Parts: sequence; C-alpha cells; structure tokens
Amino acid sequence: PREIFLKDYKMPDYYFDSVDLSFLLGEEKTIVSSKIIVSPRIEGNSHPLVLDGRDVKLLSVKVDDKDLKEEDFHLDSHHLTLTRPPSGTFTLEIVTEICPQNNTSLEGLYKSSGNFCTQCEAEGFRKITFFQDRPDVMAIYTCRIEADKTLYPVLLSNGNLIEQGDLEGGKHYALWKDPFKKPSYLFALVAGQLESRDDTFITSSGREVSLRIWTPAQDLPKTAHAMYSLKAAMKWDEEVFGLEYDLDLFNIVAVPDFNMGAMENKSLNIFNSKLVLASPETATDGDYAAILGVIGHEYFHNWTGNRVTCRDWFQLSLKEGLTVFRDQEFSSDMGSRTVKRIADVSRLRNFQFPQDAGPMAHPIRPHSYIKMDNFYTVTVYEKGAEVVRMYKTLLESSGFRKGMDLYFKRHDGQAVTCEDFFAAMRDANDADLSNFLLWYSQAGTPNVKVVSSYNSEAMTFSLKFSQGVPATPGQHVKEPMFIPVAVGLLTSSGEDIPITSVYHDGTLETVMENGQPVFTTILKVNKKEDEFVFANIAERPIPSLLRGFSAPIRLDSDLTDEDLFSLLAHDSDGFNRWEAGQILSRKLMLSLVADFQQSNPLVLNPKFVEGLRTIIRDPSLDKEFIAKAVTLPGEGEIMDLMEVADPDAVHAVRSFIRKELALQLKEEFLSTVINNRSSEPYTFDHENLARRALKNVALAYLASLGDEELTNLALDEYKSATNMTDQVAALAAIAQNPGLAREEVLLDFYQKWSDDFLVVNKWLSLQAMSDIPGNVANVQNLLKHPSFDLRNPNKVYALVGGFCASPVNFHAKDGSGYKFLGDIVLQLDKLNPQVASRMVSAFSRWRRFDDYRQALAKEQLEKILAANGLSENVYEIASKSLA
Ligand code: BAL
Ligand code: ZN
Repeated sequence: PREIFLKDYKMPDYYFDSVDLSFLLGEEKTIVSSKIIVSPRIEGNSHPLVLDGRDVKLLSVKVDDKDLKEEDFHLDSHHLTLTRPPSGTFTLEIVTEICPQNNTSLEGLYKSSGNFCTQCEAEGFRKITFFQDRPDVMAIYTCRIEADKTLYPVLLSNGNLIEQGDLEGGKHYALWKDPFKKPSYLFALVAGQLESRDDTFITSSGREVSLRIWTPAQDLPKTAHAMYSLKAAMKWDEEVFGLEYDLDLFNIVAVPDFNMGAMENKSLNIFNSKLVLASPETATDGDYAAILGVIGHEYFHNWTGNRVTCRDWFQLSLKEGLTVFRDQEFSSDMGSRTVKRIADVSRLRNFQFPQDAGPMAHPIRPHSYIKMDNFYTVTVYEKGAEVVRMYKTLLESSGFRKGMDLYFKRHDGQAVTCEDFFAAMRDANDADLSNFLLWYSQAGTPNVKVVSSYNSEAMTFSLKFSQGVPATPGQHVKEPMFIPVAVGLLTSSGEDIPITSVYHDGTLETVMENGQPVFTTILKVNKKEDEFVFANIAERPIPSLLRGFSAPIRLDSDLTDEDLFSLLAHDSDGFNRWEAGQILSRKLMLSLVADFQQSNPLVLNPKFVEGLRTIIRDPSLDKEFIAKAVTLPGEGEIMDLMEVADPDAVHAVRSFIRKELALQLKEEFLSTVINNRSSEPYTFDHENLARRALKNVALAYLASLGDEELTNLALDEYKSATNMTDQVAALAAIAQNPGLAREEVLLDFYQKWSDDFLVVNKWLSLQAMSDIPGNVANVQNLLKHPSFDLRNPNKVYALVGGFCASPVNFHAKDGSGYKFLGDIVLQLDKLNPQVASRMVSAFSRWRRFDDYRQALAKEQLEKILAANGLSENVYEIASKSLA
C-alpha cells in the first residue's frame, strides 16, 4: 500500500465549477450520472485529469458531448484518467453503475434498514462516481434523485429543494441545489421511508429556518431532545461566535448503520441513530449529554468545516480540533463547566495520552497516512481541541473571538490550512505566539517537571519548569514547546493569594487586571528550562498548577501529599480540586500495585478515605462533581504509568480500593443512595442528572461488596427505576458479581428491551466489559446471539470494543482475549475495513506488557498481516503496531 505525505501536496490541476448529479436508485443497481464543468487551474494546461474511483463500473464517459475515444482515457481499479483533456474549460459527463445494497463498508452510497444513505468523508465519494475526490476541489452541486415512490417516499440531498414530481411506473423524483460551494466529502443523499419532526428557528437577523429530524415513524417520539439540542446549538453559535445559519432548511437523518457518530454534510447531517434517539425510558443521562454535544458539533461544522474547509486531509484538525473545542464549550455552557472539563481531560488521559505514547503516535497534523480513515483519532480531535483551547487561554476570550472573526473574514468559501488559522489568531491580536506551531508538527505528550521554592526574606516564590517531549515514531529529536501553565497560589488555610507581579527572564512583569491583583496567572513556559518567580508572597504558598488543565501535558510536581489534600479540600479551581484527588489516587494505586506484585498485604491509607469522606459529606459541592471526585482513575490510566503494564495487579488493586472504600464509607454511600432518589418524572437538567450520577456511583460502590443486603438494595433500585439511567446503573451494579442475581437481572433486562436495538447494545456492552473471570467465552456466545450482527458497527463497538476495554479479560494470560480479537478482525475486515481497523487498534499497545503477553499479541498481529486480501486500513494499523 502507498503512503501519502503532507510534503508532497500539490494543488489540483483542474477545478470543478459545477457538478450536476443524477441518481436512478434501484433494487439491483443504481445508475449515477454526473455532468461536471471542468476548468484548468492554469489556462492552457495540458496535464492529464486523474479521477478517483473505487468499486464503480464505468458505463460511459463524454467530453463536450462526445464519447471519449479509448486512446484518450485510461481505467484502472482506482482511477479514471483523461490522458488528453481539452485545454480550456470543458464539460465532462460520466455514467457509472454501483450496487449500494451490497456495500457493507458503509462508505459511499449504501443501504441501512432498507433506506439509501451516504457517507463520503473522507474518501467515500469515489465509491459513487469517478471524481477528483479531494477537499480542495469545491463546486456548486445539484442532485436529482429518482426512485420508486412507495419504497422511497422521501428523497433528500444538500441545499434547497428546487423541484419534485411523479413519474411513470410508480416512480418519483426530487431535484436539490446547494448554493454553497463544497468539496465532495460534504455531499449527501438519503432516500427512504422516513418521517420528520418539524420545527423552526428564527435566526438573529430574523430569517426563519425549517428544521427537520428524520427517522422511521416509530422513532419520531424519541427525537425531541435532538431537536432541543439543535435549537440550543443554533442560538449558542449566534451568541458566542456571531455565526448564523445560512440556508432556509436544516435536515438531520438518523440511520442505524453508521461507522462514525455523525456527519456534517451541508444542510443534511446524517447521524448514527444512537446520537439522535432518546427517551427517558431508553436513554441514559450519558446518552442525552452525548446527543447534545454531537448535534452541536455537527451543526457547528457548518462554519468550521463547511464554509471554511480543509485544503487536504492532513489539515483535518483544522476543522475537527476547532469543532470539538466548540462543542465542548457549548456543553460546558449548557451544564457544569468544571465537570465537563473533568470528563474531557479524563478522555484525553485515557485514550489520547496512550496513543501519543504508542506506535500510532502522530502530531495533530499527521505527516503521512496510508488510509486517511485511520486518522480520525483522539489526537486529531481531542488533542486538536486542546491546542485550540490554548489559543483561547493565551489570547483570552475576546482575543480568541477576534481571531475567529478574522479567520472567517479571510477564508470564507476557501479550503485552507492550520497555518491559516494560526495566522488569523496571531494577526487579529498582534500576538507573539513564537513556537506555538510546534503543537501541529510534534507528536508525543510533553513531560513537564516543576520544582518550587519559597524565599521568606525576599517574599518570593519560584517555580522552575523543565520540559521534554518523548521520542515518537519518525521523530527522535524534539524542540521545547510553548506551554501555557495557569497557576494560582493558596495559603495554608486554602485561600487564594493575590498575585501582582512575576519575574521572568530577568524582568518583572505586572500581572494585574484593571489595576487589581489576579488569582490565576498564565505562565508561558517555552524553554527547556524556564523559571518564574512570584513577588510579594508573604507565606509559603501551595501552588495550584495547570489550573483547568491549561495544556495537554503530563505534569510532575513536588507537591506533597499534605499539599494535595489541602488542594482537594480548598482549591477554588474546581478542576484542580478534582485533579488533586486524582494525583493522590494515582500515587496510592501505584504504590499498592507494587505491594501486590511483592505479595505484601494491601492497606488503604486512612487519610485518603477521610479525604473522600469530607468530599461526600460537603453539602456545598455540586453532586456531579462529588461523583467524579470519588471515582478512581481507570485501570488503563494506571497501566499507562507503569514500566511494564500489569493488568492483573492493577485490577486487583482497584477492586481492593473500591471494596475498602465501600466498607469504610458505607454509611455515607447508603445515605447518598437514599437521599438522592426521586419520584419526579425524568428531566435532563443539571440538578437531576447530578443527583442521579451521585446516587449511582454510591450504589456501584455498595454493590461491589456483593453481600445479600446490598445486592438486594441494588435489585430494589433496578425494579423501581423509572428511567434508563437508573435502571442500567442498577443492572451494572448487580452485574459486577457473578451469581444468580446477575443472571436473572440480565435476562430480565433483555426480555424487557429485546425490541429496542439501542438498549440491547447497552446489554451487550455491559456483559462484554465485565471483569468476571473467563468472560471471553460469554462474549463468544454473544456473537451468536440473535441480537448481534457483525455488519452493524454499533453492535461491534458494543460487544467487541466493550470486551477490549476490559483489561483483565482482553489481556488474559492464556491469550484467549487476543485470539478472540485476532479472529474477529479478519472476519470484520471482509465486511467493513474501517470498523475492523478500529478494533485492531486495541493491539497497538502490546509492547507495554510482559514478554509472555507480547509474544501472544505479536502472534495475532502477524496472523492478521499474513491474511490474503487485507484492507489498507487494517494493514496500516497492524504493520505500524509491529514496526
Ligand atoms: N467529520 C466526521 C464526523 C465529525 O467529526 O463530525
Ligand atoms: Zn467533526
């Protein structure tokens, strides 16, 4: 397979001014006709015109109304090349035949539950017709769809509906025109039996926009929250960024078979049903929050992605990092900012940090790829969002907004690069962002060490930073990064100390705002060794470092346990209050892991228990915050900090701490469950979701003890639950322990919900993620369960992905977990390479484990690589993992 490099980027030789598409949708085959007005980029250019195409049958090709002679074009399995195109503007007409009903890759045009739908990002359009399938080729599109009227009463594409009508033979047609130029990856078509929930939104300038969310008729009642989320997102983007929607119609379609979460096609977003459908009985608070965030995300792409798009796929973070940042901010404004930040940072630590430290490490703007699909990663998305957040931290909200305004002013309607975004931020603020661009090109999570010292005579407090970025594949030598570190200082009794001035590089900088001291200041660390000295500090302070997680780094400080307990109890920065508890938890877990490995008895530090008791008992704290604060770091996060990851030891230690906390805080957890029940109907608002989160965390702790009294308590919660959040939480609490109660309640849940595929996926995932010994056999049986289907990505993510997320079973020492995954990847690859490649990624950290496990994982990776007809997607991940 061929690797593509950023450094080889060349502008296209030809532009497409307009593209008129026509689809004859049929049961056996679909005929696609395209009429493209082609212009050379440079007048008189005589380069060949190379069009991409995959799995499409060419029926005819015409230039300026004449069939192309055989000697004037060349066809291979990936391209149609016009060897001698006319020298000026010309009309190109191509007719192709495709078979959407056999398309199990879910890229291009395919069928989901009998309906036609598309997914073109990144390179799916080439599975529809021959095209310059690259984002810097932008055109005005029309799309005519013709299909049987009974089977496909609804025909949708991008833009505005221009014309529709009936045809002979029970057929009908619709003609759509999108007035905005767009790249092919934003093209969309949907045809099927769908109904819509309709609403309207009046924009800030007074235009009325029709909003429609399409699903099969029976699911329509479950679209109310999605519609609420869409309207909230439209309003938020106007208020925060001054961005208004630009067409009179916005459609969302929910489909059950979808590789990703959703897709931002211009005015016709297509969503995985999981991220649209919700009712209190069937969806959890987590589902409601995800729907809010993703509906927001896709809507926000209308400006950050669609109006201003990417020049090439290496720039993906230009739109994704920025849009994730925007959706994070939206969700923060709609709920608790602190808890949202905690959730986002946990995700970064649990998924992105390991990627950055493994064989697939890449900068947020990768230098090369074999399959672009493999680079829709937590690095490009979530670390990309952290990079955008750092602009905001450095430039403050008003400066960030100025930068965004300039970005749109300069680039509306263009396909641009990450440098263009950087330049807009810099120029709008006249800012010195020195080596900030390294964040786009250097992979790896920076390690930052900080040492503090207090000088009571001079009344100064110094922070000495040293930084290093670990070597990553292809990048052995790294430059120091520009790292904004937000710092506050606390007195020994926990109050914020006013900060007035800081020495840096031999100069004293005043950091007051409007003549007033500040309580948090941003230190711009940008050298390998960098020192900052705070002036006028009357007592030795406790520093609160990296407030709000102001940069995506691993920070190692000389804070003592006493300092950390004080920060846990008092820090005015909510994120750092949580972080202090997490640092303590990580230290505690690692030291107990060492005890476990040396067969020493495990003993829980009583100060840790008391620290958590104080948090649970503090009535002034937000309940969702308490739920997060009493949750231990995940097993993956701890394994990631070890020289050699030991899943059994980490699992044993985490289970030990959980049970010990459950015993010692039993009274607190019991009263938490009792005091946070509610008989009111379900509402998705902060107060209620926080209450449920806290109750269910407490219930899980209690049920971990597995005694009859507490199992019965969880069973009562299960039976009395009136919403899915409480019901599935009680089910999960009971299912922690093997036994009859577990079996009965799992069966009961399935019988209740067997008709609802999204709820059944929760049931699959809960069993797959179980740490019950030997769970691989259960998962293998579930593969044969009638509710499972290897062709549906959500089911694969629930069952196979869920299994790989349980370290103790996936990394089982007998190799059964690895063999299970190796076999399933090969089966999946024949159906859906994108999904197979996501699954094979679970192997990528194999070198982190002991020699014995390494050999077992390597054997599976080699088996995969040796398979005939392996996709480029799986090849890239498996070969890079072994390299
Ligand atoms: N562009 C692919 C789906 C998303 O990130 O919105
Ligand atoms: Zn996106």
